[in-house]
Amino acid sequence: MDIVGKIIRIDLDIYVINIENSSKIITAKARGNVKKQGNICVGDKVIVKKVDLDYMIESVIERKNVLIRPPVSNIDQMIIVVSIGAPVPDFILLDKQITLCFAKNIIPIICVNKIDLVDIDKKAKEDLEYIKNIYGNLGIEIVYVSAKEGIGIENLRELLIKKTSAFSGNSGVGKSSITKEILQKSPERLEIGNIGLKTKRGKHTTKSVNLYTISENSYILDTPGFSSYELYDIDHKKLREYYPDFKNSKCTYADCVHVIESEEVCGVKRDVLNNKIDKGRYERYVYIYSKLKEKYDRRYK
Ligand SMILES: Nc1nc2c(ncn2[C@@H]2O[C@H](COP(=O)(O)OP(=O)(O)OP(=O)(O)O)[C@@H](O)[C@H]2O)c(=O)[nH]1
Ligand SMILES: [Mg+2]
Ligand SMILES: [Zn+2]
Repeated sequence: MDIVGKIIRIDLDIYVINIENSSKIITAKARGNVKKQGNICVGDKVIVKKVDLDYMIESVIERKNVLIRPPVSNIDQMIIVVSIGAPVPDFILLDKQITLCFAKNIIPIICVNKIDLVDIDKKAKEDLEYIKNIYGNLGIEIVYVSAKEGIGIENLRELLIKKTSAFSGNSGVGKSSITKEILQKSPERLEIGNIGLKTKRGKHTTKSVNLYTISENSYILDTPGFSSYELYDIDHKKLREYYPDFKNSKCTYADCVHVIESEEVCGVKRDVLNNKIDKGRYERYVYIYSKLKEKYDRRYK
């Protein structure tokens, strides 16, 4: 009988799999031809058969998406954590993360952490309002939490049900503190302990990513790993497609990238001047565009 499951950890050639719609965990090996088709990665949905006493991965179900850093597939949503104080929000990083989500078919959710600082810090309040206005208007869901005070954690936890979610954000925003709270408040979470963990010369060799099962078919990725990354797999000419705020602007040329042309012909530039598009969002777009173009121009050098 075929079993469908999700890979939650890989340790050398042992795959730790959470069987779909259950709290059962098995370890399996993979057939040579399956391994050959491309690396199997954490997040993959696989079909497993029992052969004698062992489980064997027969095939990998087509992926919805795959990320390279860290290597993980089938991410449904990215919880982009920003903190409104120590460290202050990095809006370039935020925009890059949102772009990556749109490019990879991942739902972005902004998680504003450290809201306990709002009443004592004026800048924190301003940043909070900015995020609410600008990103809320893009249709992005925003949750407000304080890992320190345990505020909003339950709201966030509800958004994770029946999804595979990754946390991202720069160092110090509170990713570990939040995931710790989430795990603590998830009584159904599965403990995988040392299952599958192979040791080499007595040392744990696992450096790979792990998915935590917080409840049936609900997973969170343990590694942040997405800190100050470079955008990959994104064509500078396509960057504009990942900006819903530019969708209603009317440019004279259909292929306008909103950087080179003047406001006479570029509707986006006009809308920035008319305050229909946030100036900060636009300026960061130009910056990210120029970095992607630089990378493109350098590619054969
Ligand atoms: N005031 C306040 N501080 C918090 C809150 N959440 C986390 N912190 C503090 O922020 C610091 C960083 O938190 P971490 O959870 O380690 O942040 P991280 O995002 O995992 O950081 P990296 O692992 O370096 O990427 C710690 O000193 C936490 O105590 C919060 O809600 N309010
Ligand atoms: Mg951390
Ligand atoms: Zn334009």
